[in-house]
Amino acid sequence: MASYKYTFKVLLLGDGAVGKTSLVQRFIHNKFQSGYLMTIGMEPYSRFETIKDTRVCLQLWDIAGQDRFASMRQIFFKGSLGALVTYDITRRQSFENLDTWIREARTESPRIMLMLVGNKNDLEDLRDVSTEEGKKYAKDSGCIGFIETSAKNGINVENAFIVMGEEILQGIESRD
Ligand code: G3D
Ligand code: MG
Repeated sequence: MASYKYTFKVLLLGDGAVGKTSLVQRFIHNKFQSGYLMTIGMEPYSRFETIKDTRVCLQLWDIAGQDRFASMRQIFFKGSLGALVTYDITRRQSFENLDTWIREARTESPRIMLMLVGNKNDLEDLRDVSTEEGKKYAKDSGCIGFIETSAKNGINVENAFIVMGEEILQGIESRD
Protein backbone atom coordinates (compact mmCIF):
# COMPACT_ATOMS: atom_id res chain seq x y z
CA MET A 1 0.00 0.00 0.00
CA ALA A 2 1.21 3.46 -0.83
CA SER A 3 2.17 5.51 2.17
CA TYR A 4 3.16 9.10 1.90
CA LYS A 5 3.82 12.10 4.07
CA TYR A 6 2.10 14.89 2.16
CA THR A 7 -0.54 15.50 -0.46
CA PHE A 8 0.18 18.51 -2.65
CA LYS A 9 -2.81 19.91 -4.46
CA VAL A 10 -1.58 21.39 -7.73
CA LEU A 11 -3.82 23.13 -10.26
CA LEU A 12 -3.57 23.45 -14.00
CA LEU A 13 -4.56 26.98 -15.02
CA GLY A 14 -4.69 28.68 -18.41
CA ASP A 15 -6.88 29.31 -21.43
CA GLY A 16 -8.79 26.57 -23.21
CA ALA A 17 -6.75 24.43 -25.63
CA VAL A 18 -3.31 25.39 -24.29
CA GLY A 19 -2.79 21.71 -23.38
CA LYS A 20 -3.65 21.44 -19.66
CA THR A 21 -5.44 18.09 -20.00
CA SER A 22 -2.70 16.81 -22.31
CA LEU A 23 0.00 17.70 -19.77
CA VAL A 24 -1.84 15.82 -17.02
CA GLN A 25 -2.37 12.79 -19.29
CA ARG A 26 1.29 12.79 -20.24
CA PHE A 27 2.42 12.97 -16.62
CA ILE A 28 -0.07 10.41 -15.26
CA HIS A 29 -0.32 7.92 -18.13
CA ASN A 30 2.70 8.86 -20.26
CA LYS A 31 0.55 9.13 -23.35
CA PHE A 32 -0.66 11.77 -25.77
CA GLN A 33 -3.99 11.60 -27.51
CA SER A 34 -4.92 13.99 -30.26
CA GLY A 35 -8.33 14.60 -31.77
CA TYR A 36 -10.53 13.52 -28.91
CA LEU A 37 -9.71 14.43 -25.34
CA MET A 38 -12.28 14.01 -22.62
CA THR A 39 -12.70 17.13 -20.57
CA ILE A 40 -11.87 16.30 -17.02
CA GLY A 41 -14.23 17.78 -14.45
CA MET A 42 -13.44 18.07 -10.77
CA GLU A 43 -11.89 14.63 -10.43
CA PRO A 44 -8.24 15.01 -9.49
CA TYR A 45 -5.47 12.76 -10.80
CA SER A 46 -2.74 11.56 -8.45
CA ARG A 47 0.82 10.40 -8.89
CA PHE A 48 3.18 9.44 -6.09
CA GLU A 49 6.72 10.72 -6.14
CA THR A 50 9.75 10.57 -3.91
CA ILE A 51 11.11 14.06 -3.62
CA LYS A 52 14.28 14.52 -1.58
CA ASP A 53 13.61 11.23 0.28
CA THR A 54 10.06 12.28 1.09
CA ARG A 55 7.12 10.37 -0.33
CA VAL A 56 4.46 12.78 -1.62
CA CYS A 57 1.19 12.53 -3.50
CA LEU A 58 0.96 15.05 -6.32
CA GLN A 59 -2.75 15.63 -6.73
CA LEU A 60 -3.49 17.38 -10.01
CA TRP A 61 -6.65 19.36 -10.65
CA ASP A 62 -7.35 20.17 -14.25
CA ILE A 63 -9.68 23.09 -14.93
CA ALA A 64 -12.50 22.73 -17.43
CA GLY A 65 -14.69 25.55 -18.71
CA GLN A 66 -17.46 24.99 -16.19
CA ASP A 67 -15.04 25.31 -13.28
CA ARG A 68 -15.01 29.04 -13.86
CA PHE A 69 -18.38 29.38 -12.16
CA ALA A 70 -18.03 30.80 -8.69
CA SER A 71 -19.22 27.77 -6.70
CA MET A 72 -16.92 25.38 -8.57
CA ARG A 73 -14.04 27.80 -8.37
CA GLN A 74 -14.04 27.75 -4.57
CA ILE A 75 -13.82 23.96 -4.49
CA PHE A 76 -11.21 24.03 -7.20
CA PHE A 77 -8.88 26.47 -5.42
CA LYS A 78 -9.48 25.27 -1.86
CA GLY A 79 -6.26 23.98 -0.30
CA SER A 80 -4.21 24.42 -3.46
CA LEU A 81 -0.49 24.80 -2.84
CA GLY A 82 0.71 25.25 -6.39
CA ALA A 83 -0.38 25.84 -9.96
CA LEU A 84 1.08 25.37 -13.39
CA VAL A 85 0.00 28.52 -15.20
CA THR A 86 -0.01 27.41 -18.80
CA TYR A 87 -0.01 29.10 -22.18
CA ASP A 88 0.48 27.91 -25.75
CA ILE A 89 3.73 29.22 -27.29
CA THR A 90 1.99 29.35 -30.70
CA ARG A 91 -0.93 31.46 -29.48
CA ARG A 92 -0.03 34.91 -28.18
CA GLN A 93 -3.50 35.55 -26.81
CA SER A 94 -3.06 32.70 -24.32
CA PHE A 95 0.13 34.42 -23.12
CA GLU A 96 -1.63 37.78 -22.83
CA ASN A 97 -4.37 36.26 -20.70
CA LEU A 98 -1.90 35.04 -18.07
CA ASP A 99 -2.37 38.17 -15.94
CA THR A 100 -6.02 37.26 -15.44
CA TRP A 101 -5.20 33.69 -14.41
CA ILE A 102 -2.51 34.79 -11.99
CA ARG A 103 -4.71 37.46 -10.43
CA GLU A 104 -7.48 34.93 -9.91
CA ALA A 105 -5.12 32.36 -8.39
CA ARG A 106 -3.65 34.87 -5.96
CA THR A 107 -7.08 36.12 -4.97
CA GLU A 108 -8.40 32.62 -4.25
CA SER A 109 -5.17 31.15 -2.80
CA PRO A 110 -2.93 34.00 -1.60
CA ARG A 111 0.10 31.80 -0.88
CA ILE A 112 -0.08 29.61 -3.97
CA MET A 113 3.22 28.89 -5.77
CA LEU A 114 3.01 29.50 -9.48
CA MET A 115 5.11 27.90 -12.18
CA LEU A 116 4.89 29.34 -15.68
CA VAL A 117 4.59 26.72 -18.43
CA GLY A 118 4.87 27.45 -22.16
CA ASN A 119 3.41 24.35 -23.81
CA LYS A 120 3.56 23.01 -27.42
CA ASN A 121 7.25 23.70 -27.90
CA ASP A 122 7.33 20.91 -30.49
CA LEU A 123 5.66 23.48 -32.80
CA GLU A 124 8.75 25.64 -33.18
CA ASP A 125 7.77 26.79 -36.70
CA LEU A 126 4.53 28.25 -35.37
CA ARG A 127 6.08 29.91 -32.31
CA ASP A 128 4.46 33.23 -31.43
CA VAL A 129 5.99 33.88 -27.97
CA SER A 130 9.77 33.76 -27.52
CA THR A 131 11.47 31.87 -24.70
CA GLU A 132 12.94 35.18 -23.48
CA GLU A 133 9.48 36.72 -23.17
CA GLY A 134 8.32 33.74 -21.15
CA LYS A 135 11.32 33.95 -18.85
CA LYS A 136 10.88 37.66 -18.31
CA TYR A 137 7.16 37.34 -17.64
CA ALA A 138 7.78 34.59 -15.06
CA LYS A 139 10.29 36.77 -13.26
CA ASP A 140 8.19 39.94 -13.37
CA SER A 141 5.06 38.18 -12.12
CA GLY A 142 6.78 36.39 -9.24
CA CYS A 143 6.51 32.84 -10.56
CA ILE A 144 8.89 30.36 -8.95
CA GLY A 145 10.06 29.14 -12.35
CA PHE A 146 9.54 28.90 -16.07
CA ILE A 147 9.65 25.89 -18.33
CA GLU A 148 8.72 25.12 -21.93
CA THR A 149 7.08 21.74 -22.47
CA SER A 150 5.53 19.49 -25.07
CA ALA A 151 2.74 17.22 -23.94
CA LYS A 152 2.94 15.74 -27.42
CA ASN A 153 6.51 14.45 -27.26
CA GLY A 154 6.88 14.54 -23.49
CA ILE A 155 9.68 17.11 -23.32
CA ASN A 156 10.00 18.63 -19.83
CA VAL A 157 6.59 17.48 -18.64
CA GLU A 158 7.91 15.46 -15.70
CA ASN A 159 10.29 18.28 -14.91
CA ALA A 160 7.49 20.82 -14.69
CA PHE A 161 5.48 18.80 -12.17
CA ILE A 162 8.43 17.59 -10.16
CA VAL A 163 10.04 21.02 -9.83
CA MET A 164 6.64 22.24 -8.61
CA GLY A 165 6.62 19.44 -6.02
CA GLU A 166 10.17 20.25 -4.92
CA GLU A 167 9.35 23.90 -4.41
CA ILE A 168 6.24 23.13 -2.38
CA LEU A 169 8.15 20.62 -0.25
CA GLN A 170 10.92 23.10 0.37
CA GLY A 171 8.36 25.72 1.37
CA ILE A 172 6.71 23.35 3.84
CA GLU A 173 9.88 21.99 5.36
CA SER A 174 11.44 25.40 5.82
CA ARG A 175 8.36 26.45 7.79
CA ASP A 176 8.61 23.50 10.25
P1 G3D B 1 -6.83 22.18 -22.56
O1 G3D B 1 -7.03 21.04 -21.61
O2 G3D B 1 -5.92 23.24 -22.03
O3 G3D B 1 -8.10 22.75 -23.07
P2 G3D B 1 -5.99 20.11 -24.38
O4 G3D B 1 -6.05 21.59 -23.85
O5 G3D B 1 -5.08 19.28 -23.56
O6 G3D B 1 -7.37 19.61 -24.60
O7 G3D B 1 -5.27 20.32 -25.78
C1 G3D B 1 -5.82 21.18 -26.77
C2 G3D B 1 -5.29 20.78 -28.16
O8 G3D B 1 -3.88 20.98 -28.21
C3 G3D B 1 -5.49 19.31 -28.49
O9 G3D B 1 -5.62 19.24 -29.91
C4 G3D B 1 -4.18 18.67 -28.11
O10 G3D B 1 -3.93 17.49 -28.80
C5 G3D B 1 -3.20 19.77 -28.51
N1 G3D B 1 -1.95 19.75 -27.71
C6 G3D B 1 -1.83 19.72 -26.38
N2 G3D B 1 -0.54 19.74 -26.01
C7 G3D B 1 0.17 19.79 -27.16
C8 G3D B 1 1.59 19.83 -27.44
O11 G3D B 1 2.44 19.83 -26.57
N3 G3D B 1 1.93 19.90 -28.76
C9 G3D B 1 1.03 19.90 -29.76
N4 G3D B 1 1.49 19.95 -31.01
N5 G3D B 1 -0.32 19.86 -29.53
C10 G3D B 1 -0.72 19.80 -28.25
P3 G3D B 1 -6.84 18.51 -30.60
O12 G3D B 1 -6.52 18.64 -32.04
O13 G3D B 1 -6.78 17.13 -30.09
O14 G3D B 1 -8.04 19.27 -30.17
MG1 MG C 1 -8.85 20.36 -20.80
